[in-house]
Parts: sequence; structure tokens; C-alpha cells
Amino acid sequence: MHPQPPAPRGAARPPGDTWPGHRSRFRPRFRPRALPAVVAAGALLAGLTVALPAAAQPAPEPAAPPSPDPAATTTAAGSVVEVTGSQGDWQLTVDGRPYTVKGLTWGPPVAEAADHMPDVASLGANTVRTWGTDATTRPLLDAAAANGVRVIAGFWLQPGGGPGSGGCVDYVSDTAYKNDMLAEFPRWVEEYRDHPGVLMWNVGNESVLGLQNCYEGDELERQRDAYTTFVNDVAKRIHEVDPNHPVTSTDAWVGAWPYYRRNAPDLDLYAVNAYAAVCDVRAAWESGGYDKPYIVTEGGPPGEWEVEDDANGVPQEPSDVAKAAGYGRAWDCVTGHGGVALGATLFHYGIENDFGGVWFNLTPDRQRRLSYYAVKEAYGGDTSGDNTPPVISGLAAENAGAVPAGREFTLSADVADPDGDAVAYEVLVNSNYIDGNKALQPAESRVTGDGTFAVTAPDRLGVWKVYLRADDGRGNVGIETLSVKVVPPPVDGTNVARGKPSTASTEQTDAYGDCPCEAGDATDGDFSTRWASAWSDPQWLRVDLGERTTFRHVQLAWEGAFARSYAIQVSDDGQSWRTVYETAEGNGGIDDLAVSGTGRYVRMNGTARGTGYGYSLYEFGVYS
Ligand SMILES: [Ca+2]
Ligand SMILES: [Ca+2]
Ligand SMILES: [Ca+2]
Repeated sequence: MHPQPPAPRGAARPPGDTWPGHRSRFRPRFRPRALPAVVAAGALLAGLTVALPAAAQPAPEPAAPPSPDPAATTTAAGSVVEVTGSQGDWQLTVDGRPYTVKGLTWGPPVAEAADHMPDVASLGANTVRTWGTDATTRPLLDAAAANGVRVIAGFWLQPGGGPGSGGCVDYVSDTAYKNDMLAEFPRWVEEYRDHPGVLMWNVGNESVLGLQNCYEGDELERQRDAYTTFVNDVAKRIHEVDPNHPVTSTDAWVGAWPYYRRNAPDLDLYAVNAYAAVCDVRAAWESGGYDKPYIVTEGGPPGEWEVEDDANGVPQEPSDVAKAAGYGRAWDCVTGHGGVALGATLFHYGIENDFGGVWFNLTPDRQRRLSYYAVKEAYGGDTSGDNTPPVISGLAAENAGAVPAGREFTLSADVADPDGDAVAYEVLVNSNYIDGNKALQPAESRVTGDGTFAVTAPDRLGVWKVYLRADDGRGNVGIETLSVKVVPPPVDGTNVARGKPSTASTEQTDAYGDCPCEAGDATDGDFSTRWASAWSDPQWLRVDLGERTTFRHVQLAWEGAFARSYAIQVSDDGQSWRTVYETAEGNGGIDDLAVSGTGRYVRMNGTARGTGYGYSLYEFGVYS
């Protein structure tokens, strides 16, 4: 998958707005930490695992000389796949017969291919697409061929995917990298060229877009030209090894096509990833004056990078119903460009049940969604007798902009199973927009009425995604999601610490992220500013109330870096301390403590951190 490209930096915006401008909203939302070396960029955003092989690892060792095991090479049943016809009247043929690519991008582990491929075929699909090809690929090809499915076999090039996953490459001067890839890819083409599961080869994924994360201005243009020239070198080499299968190259949106037209005449067809704008590809192709057909290699409903924000300021995920419609719409627009658009691999036959999996997967946790059946209808699978998922509408959360941490809030929805199946519910939450964690976590919830649920809000401040899963017990699931903003629970009384001077054992004073994060930031009454300590034990933060003061409640609002073990202590002289509360089981987020005490100074004395980071408090509230 991929983000739609932002307008390229520098001066070389192609005429005609071929890289639509509204994509400027796309950006990585989090400072990348230790990124997995091998992820497609959009997949990084969406948390999906895509089928990338070990060969896609960045900075590979020099490739070994080609040495396929002859005994393992299928030699008898390869197909001849061709792009035939002429300008505007092309078709793909397999052994002379017309072939429309009715495909899905492939997500499950290759080792499970035999298990999943019959289901793919049952959708009416004839093609799956991968992002990488190597020694592990054969079971996928075998399973495909056994089920009448063919593979668009990918080869990964850095910086792949819109955000530039895998690191930067200097395509002008890095001949070592280019020579490695020029040796590596044809090796696998030679290995698999006679396998009946092969449909075509696809070199690279969104690197023309991804290069903008590495270069800018004139240098970016030189790199894009050099990259597409290199893709052409690869295409020529593949054609030498395998004259019987076409070679294409995928990029995000059609902004890459002028580069391919200029530099990659040996491609047999173009390939484009397009989500919300997939129906604009035709006009872009026509206005661009291209002389090759294309396939859509990723498509479906709008992605996270191209939807409007909701009232809580996070991307508004389309409903299940809207997503399902997005697949049908994409397919209609592909088939509507007859003679030029030769088909599509829609995104995504994946099984992850996480943030990205809910956004795009047809079969999260191997349960079928409305989008699964929408693709099946588009591709002409046999839908007679299908039992289909519960349809959720009108999902709403009461007071979604201010849900107190740890308290119950009301979630409501209309749910109808078309087959009258009994529906079981599950509510889950996800903190992607707080800390980048893509996992779904079960939330405590109870049914309170017909389509109403009391859900216990997460304990941590910020905008959470909430998911309602409706399982019909027939292998189908409806999943609807919205966001809630978790806020501090109100406390009766006055926060006597607010605005009072604070000191701490250490402060993170350097400019990094949202820091400096000084002691006073924990008592400024602002839940967006925080104190952060050094990354060691023990650490303390104390507030000077100015005079001896009696309090009866303390509320700590932790950032992700929280205290596992800490005490609340009071002092009249700032020297000797009396403990009024202590715990060794702190769990971060909001800690609402009904503790009383009297003193001029109140402190949090942390003795064991909950993470490898330090101690960090948005607010240290002391209430009279
Ligand atoms: Ca059903
Ligand atoms: Ca603060
Ligand atoms: Ca807590």
C-alpha cells in the first residue's frame, strides 16, 4: 500500500497537477524508531505485514552468483504472458487467451499459501500480488498454480513505499547497490520463469515517490530519473532471462509515469497504486499521452493518508459499508477503462487484526467482512448461498470528545445480520494515535441494551480508536470504529498545586520532541505539557504549595513513561518526608488517588520505572 504522494518538493511539479496537491497531509505521524527494515511504506503506516522476502533486506550482502537448484526448477508448464494489441486497444494474454487481472495483494505467510489460496480463488480472483520474490516464494507459486491463480511477483527496491522504507539509495552513484539488485532479481526470475504460477514481474514499489524522503530539488529529479533508468536496466535484464512474462514497475499515483515514459521504455506496462483517486487514473493517463497500458497494483477504499480528520483530529476511517463500496467503485473504474487498464490487485488479502488490518484487510483474523463479499461480487465469484456479515451503522460514542479516563462511556450502534444470525460483540481499543502501537486491545465492556454498550475508557490520555466487532458465528465479522478523546477524570475540589513552583531530581531540558520538559510543566494545569526525568531510578518531582496545606486527593497524569513503584510524600521543610501513599503496581495513565495529607511540600518519589524511559508526568494534581 502506499500514501498518495504529497506535492513533490522542489520545482519539478509536473504540469496538470498529476501529483494531486491535497496529499500534503501525508506524513509519518511518529518519529521512526527502530523501523523494521523491510516494510512497505503504506504498510508501515497501516501496520500491515506485506509479503516481502529476505531478498528485500536493505544493504544486502553482495548477491551470490545465480545458482538455482535445477532439480527444484519447474521446467514444463510455464506460460507465455504477453501484452498485445495497440494504442488504447491492449489486452493481456496468457498462452494466447485474454486475461483480465482480477487480483488481490497477498498478505498471509507464504507457508500458509496452500491454506488460503482456495479462498482467494473462490472470490473469482485469478491473481495475487507480492512485493518481493526470493528463495521462499515457491510455495506461493505452487498454491497459486494449484488453484488457477497467478502471481505478480514483486522485487523490492529502496526507498520503497511512499515514506521511503528501507533507507535511501543514491541511484546516480551507488553502483554497488544497483549491481547487487541487477544480479539478485534475474536470479529469481530464472528460478521461477517456468513456473505456471507466474503472471509477470514487478520491479519496485513507490520508490519514485519515496525518493522525496531522501532528496529534494534538482537532486530529487536526478535521482528519480536515475531510479527509473535503473528500473529499465532491470527490465531489460529480466527480459533477457525470461522473454515470456511482462515486466512492470509500481509507483504511487501516476506522478511517476512521466519518469517511466522518459527512462523506462522496456517496461511492458505501467502499474499504479491508487486508493481514493483510483477513478482519476483514467483521466491522468489520457491527459498524459501515454503509450502503454497499466494495471492498478493496489486499490480500494480511501487510506488513512487521504481522508479528512474527525472531530478529535485523527483520520476518519470509512465505515465498513463505505469500504465495501470502495472496492466495487475501484473495480468499476478499472474495468471502465477498457483496452488500457488491464486489471487490478485490490488491497488487501490480509489476516492481521490490528489497526491497519481493520482498515484494509478483507479477512482479519480469517473472518470475512463486507469488503470480502464486495470483491467477490466484483470478480464474479459465486455468491449464491453466501452468509454475510453483520452490518453496523450509526456507531456513536457519547461525549466522544471528552471521555474520562477509566470511567464508563456509552457506545451505541445499529447492528443487523442479513441472515438473522445471533451476533456476539467485542469492543477493542487501539492507541496508534498516541504511541504508534497498531495492536487492538480488548476493552472492558458490557451490553446495556439493544445496541448499547458501557465501555470502560482506557486509563491513558489521548485520542484512542474504539472498535466494535460484531461476529455472526458464521465466519463473518462487521467492524466499525470511531475515536474517543480520553481526558482526565474530573476531581472535586481545587488543584492547589496548579501554578505553584515545582522542582525535580532531574529534568529533560534538551530540545527533543516536545521537550524541554521541566518540573513546572507538571503543575501548569496543561495536560499537553509534561515533566520528564533522566532515564534512571530513583527520581522525584515536588511542588511547593507555599504554606502548610491539607489535601484529600492526588491525581497523576502520566505520559507513556510512568512509575511502576512510587510514593506520595509530604514535608513541611522539604527535608524530612512522610509517606501518605505508595504502590509497587503503578500502571501509568491516570492514577487517581484518594489520599489525604498535610504539608507545605508534596512529592512523587519514583523508585522503579515502568518503561526503559524516565518518569514523565503531564500533571501532578493535588486537590484540597
Ligand atoms: Ca450472517
Ligand atoms: Ca502540564
Ligand atoms: Ca493508572
